[in-house]
Amino acid sequence: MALLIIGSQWSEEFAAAARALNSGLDIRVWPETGRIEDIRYALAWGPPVGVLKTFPNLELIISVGAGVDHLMKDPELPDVPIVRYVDPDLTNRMVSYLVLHVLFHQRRMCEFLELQRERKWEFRPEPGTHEVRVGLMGLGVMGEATAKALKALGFQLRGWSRSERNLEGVECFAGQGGLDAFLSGTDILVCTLPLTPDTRGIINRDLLSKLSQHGRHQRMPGPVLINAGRGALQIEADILAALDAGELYAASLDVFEVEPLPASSPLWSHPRLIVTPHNAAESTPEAISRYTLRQIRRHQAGEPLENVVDRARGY
Ligand code: NDP
Ligand code: OXD
Repeated sequence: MALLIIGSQWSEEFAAAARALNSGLDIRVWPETGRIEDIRYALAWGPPVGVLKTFPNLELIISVGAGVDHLMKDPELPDVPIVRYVDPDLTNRMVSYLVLHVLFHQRRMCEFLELQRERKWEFRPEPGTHEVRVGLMGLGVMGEATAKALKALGFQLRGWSRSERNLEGVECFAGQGGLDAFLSGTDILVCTLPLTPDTRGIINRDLLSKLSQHGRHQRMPGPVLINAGRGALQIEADILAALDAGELYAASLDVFEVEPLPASSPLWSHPRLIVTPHNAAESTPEAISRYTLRQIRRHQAGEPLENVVDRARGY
């Protein structure tokens, strides 16, 4: 019985961490598969399309990430359960990333960094957290944990999800029917949506134009976008156009249409745009290997798997 680690640039590190747990499992790293009949489990991140179906005894796929679009793009993905990665370590990393960027823009830091470069000492009024409405696009594991952290800082919160949700202290909206009302009361839009056929390209000029401009009168210079979901959720040319037109005040992007972001991209140099290299929440070797071995043990013991992906929904 073997676990195959496939696709991630950190596969060797994951294998070393998994071996250190002394589970007795035979751990292999693609493309050194050995006998393909031995492979029962795969820990995968963007495996080459069509490869997973070549393992005749595969019983379980574990996603290196919380998102599973990197697996769903394989039209020949074997019909075995897929478990996505959900772990307090990953969630805490995402929450700290999102809180950092919400605070950064609420405190107008793009402007202060620009002033510093110009050696200018200049006061700018800032809104209090209680004056800023953060809209969480995606109210799953990441969205809900971020809501709790932002609530503690005093922000006003609203959220949008596919199905109706009821979260204390969060004004909740759902589905296409709730989207415009959600956007119209949002000053800082924080996206942790998964990439599915329904969400591809959702962050476009039309959506950005529906964000609240009302905040301007409360010392927010304009709406802000923070996207740590997936790059294909956004139309980058639309984000730049909205920034240049003043429809958006600032943005932080962790994910991009093409990754790594090409050196030629104008996103790198926009003064109101923060670029990070898809590092909002990293799957560390220790945490992902512990999680993987726990799922395999559950599977072997006939216990229910955790965080099983619903293939029909795509996340
Ligand atoms: P969850 O599955 O727990 O949450 C997804 C949320 O999105 C749910 O609230 C869901 O609604 C909502 N949603 C899905 N489709 C739609 C839709 N069509 N319309 C409205 N709402 C929708 O995922 P996580 O919170 O764990 O992770 C979210 C994403 O974050 C991942 O898929 C991944 O892409 C990204 N991510 C990025 C990382 C990074 O480093 N940048 C790290 C980790 C994750 P409902 O509640 O009704 O199901
Ligand atoms: C994830 C990611 O989906 O790191 O977990 O992007």
